[in-house]
Amino acid sequence: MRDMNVRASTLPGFAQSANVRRLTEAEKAQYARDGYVKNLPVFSEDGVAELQALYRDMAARMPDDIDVNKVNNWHKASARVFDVCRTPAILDYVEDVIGPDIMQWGCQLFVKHPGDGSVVPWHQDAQYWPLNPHRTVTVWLAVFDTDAENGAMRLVSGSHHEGDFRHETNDAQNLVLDQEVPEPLIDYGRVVSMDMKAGEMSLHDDGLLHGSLPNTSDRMRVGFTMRFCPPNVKCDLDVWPNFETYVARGEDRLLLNPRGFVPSGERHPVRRFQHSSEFAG
Ligand SMILES: O=C(O)CCC(=O)C(=O)O
Repeated sequence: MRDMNVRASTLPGFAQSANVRRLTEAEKAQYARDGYVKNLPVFSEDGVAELQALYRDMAARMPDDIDVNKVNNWHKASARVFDVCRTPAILDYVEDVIGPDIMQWGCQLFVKHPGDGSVVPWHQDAQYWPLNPHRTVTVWLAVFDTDAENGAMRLVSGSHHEGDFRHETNDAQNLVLDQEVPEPLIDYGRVVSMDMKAGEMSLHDDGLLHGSLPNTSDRMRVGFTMRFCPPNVKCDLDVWPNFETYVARGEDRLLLNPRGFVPSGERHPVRRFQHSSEFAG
């Protein structure tokens, strides 16, 4: 029977880099040990131009009173975003970390305009998410070059082995998230700046401490993130009633979570948690 949760790409797909590859054994070991890998090539120069055009189109769709950083699940709303999340090179890298059956449940932009002051406080994703086991991997795709000056993501290498860190509420306006791990708990000797060229991506473990500082440059900084997990990850729907998964590759033999409707048009999310049926038509 055809699976209505899966759609072969209807678009030609953005041009991939000539350097796409699989993770090396060293990178797989690094992911297990340090919780991340970075500078994985995905898109060519032409592909980057297409990605940047898509980002501008997504940003232009957002109503003025809604912060693009505070909405999620673009893959439920936009067919083009859905297809970008199925770029073969991206799924190859993800497969090398979580195996052949890949479910997608999230897709969010992290945008820093020059001088906007926005900060992502130190946090562990898994502490925000009612998902078990903690097996989600994040793809952070650089839409523009990113470095310390424009607020590249930073992470604490190996911190995913150290259990749950204490998070405190901080409602400051410039924070993209309202829970933060206090600064004194951060081991700055192990902080890595996730510098990348546009069209490259990183992978990080959901237990890893990470965050980012303001963009002090005159350049845009945009991370296009996608959240993928194996089918054995289950969501507590009492906490996230609109949680849905999509089979990005392979099969979902366990059916532990509701499955989303595949988008056919170009809509945009307006909240963090929306059901895919809201984007139909
Ligand atoms: O882009 C950033 O600064 C933070 C991204 C993030 O928190 C995430 O991908 O989980």
